[in-house]
Amino acid sequence: QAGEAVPPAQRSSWTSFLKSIASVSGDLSSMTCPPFILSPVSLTEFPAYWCEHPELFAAIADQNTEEQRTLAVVKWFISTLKGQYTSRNESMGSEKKPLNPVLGELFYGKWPDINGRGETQLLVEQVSHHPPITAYAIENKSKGVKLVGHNAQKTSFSGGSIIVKQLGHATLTVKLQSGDVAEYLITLPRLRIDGLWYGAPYIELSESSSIISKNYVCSIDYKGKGYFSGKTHSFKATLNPAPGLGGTLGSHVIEGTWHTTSKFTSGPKTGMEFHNVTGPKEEVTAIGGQTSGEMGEFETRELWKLVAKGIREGDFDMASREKSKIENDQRQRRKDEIAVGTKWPLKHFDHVDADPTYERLGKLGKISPATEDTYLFKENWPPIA
Ligand code: HCR
Repeated sequence: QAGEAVPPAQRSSWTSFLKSIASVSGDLSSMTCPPFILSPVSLTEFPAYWCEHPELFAAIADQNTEEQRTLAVVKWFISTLKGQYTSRNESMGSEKKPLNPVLGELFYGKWPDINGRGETQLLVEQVSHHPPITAYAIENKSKGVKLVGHNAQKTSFSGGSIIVKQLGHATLTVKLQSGDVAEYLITLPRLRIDGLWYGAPYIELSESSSIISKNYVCSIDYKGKGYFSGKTHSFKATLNPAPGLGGTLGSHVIEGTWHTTSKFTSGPKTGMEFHNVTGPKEEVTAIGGQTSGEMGEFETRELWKLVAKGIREGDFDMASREKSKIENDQRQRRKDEIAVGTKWPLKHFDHVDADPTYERLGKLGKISPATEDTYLFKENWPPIA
C-alpha cells in the first residue's frame, strides 16, 4: 500500500514531497522533506565510508606485482559499497535525506594503527554549497596510500524512482618502493532510489563505474533484482590489461553481490573467493567537535549539533528552528562577501578546471566526459593527536 512505511500523520506530506520531486530535477539537497525521512548526519561524513575496512586500504601497499595491486584496489573499492549504499537502511531502517552541508563545513577523522597496518587519516571539506560538492582526502602515510576525490549529484525522477548521477571522481595513489607512484582513477556508479512509493527508500546501483591505471582497465557493471530474475546488489568486474599491454598481465572476471561476497569467475583464480564484507566494519573516529579549537563552529558535528539532537529526539520544531539559524547565517555571510568583494577561502583544496590524471587515464578506459574539473588537495593535514 502507498505510504505503508510512513507514519500516518506524515503521509500527506510524503505524497506532496513525491509529487514535487517528480517535477524538480537537478538538486534534491535543498528540498523540504517530512521529518520521518530526515537523517541527523551531514553529507560531509559520507567520505568515511571509503575506509570502513582500513586493513584493505593498507593492504594495497603490500602487493608485489601490478596485477596483485590492481586486484587489491578493486577489492577495497567493492568492499566500500555496502557502507556507502546500504548502511542507512541498516542503522535507520531506510535510506534517509542527509543534512545538506554548508560551504566550508569540515569533518576530520582517523582509523587507528592496529596490527602494524598504520594510522589512516580522513579530512573532508564542503567546497561548494550550490551545487553541493564535497571534497575529501584519506591517507595512510606509513603505507604510502592516499585517496583524493570530490563528489556531487545530479538527480532526476523516472518510473517512480529517483535517479542519481554521481559527478566527480577520485584518484588513489600508492608510493612504490621503486620511488614511482602508481595512480588509479576511480569513477562512481549511478544510483536508483527505489521504494519511494512505500516510504521506505533504498538504493540500487546501476550502469557501470571504472578503476583505471596505466596498466589495467577494470570495468564494474551493476545490476539489481529484475522483475523476473536477478539478485539485489549484483556486480560483475572485468579486469583487462590497458590497451596495448598484455604480456605477463592476466585478465580476471569477478562476480557476486557487493553487500556480501564475490568470487573469480574467469581467469587464473576461477572459483576463489574475492571479497567478503559479511563481517564487522570499523567506523571512523571523529576528531574535532568539542575538542577542536582548530575547526570550531564549522566542524560538522558541532555545526549541526542542535539540528541533529532535534531529529534524533523527535523535536522537529527545534530541528527546523536551528536549521534556519544556520541557513540565515550562511545567507548573511554570502551577502557580506559580495559587499566587500571577497570569496569564501577553501581551507584544504584548490579548484582547477581540468585534471590531467583524469584525462590521461580516462582515455585508456574510454570514459566520458573526456575532461573534468577537480579539487587539488593542498596536503595541509592538521596535526592529529
Ligand atoms: C543521493 C543521496 C545524497 C548523496 C549520497 C552519496 C552519493 C554521497 C557520496 C557517497 O560516497 C555515496 C552516497 C551515498 C548515498 O546513498 C547518497 C544519498 C542517498 C539519498 C540522498 C538524497 C539527496 C536524498 C534523497 C531523499 C530520499 C531518501 C527521499
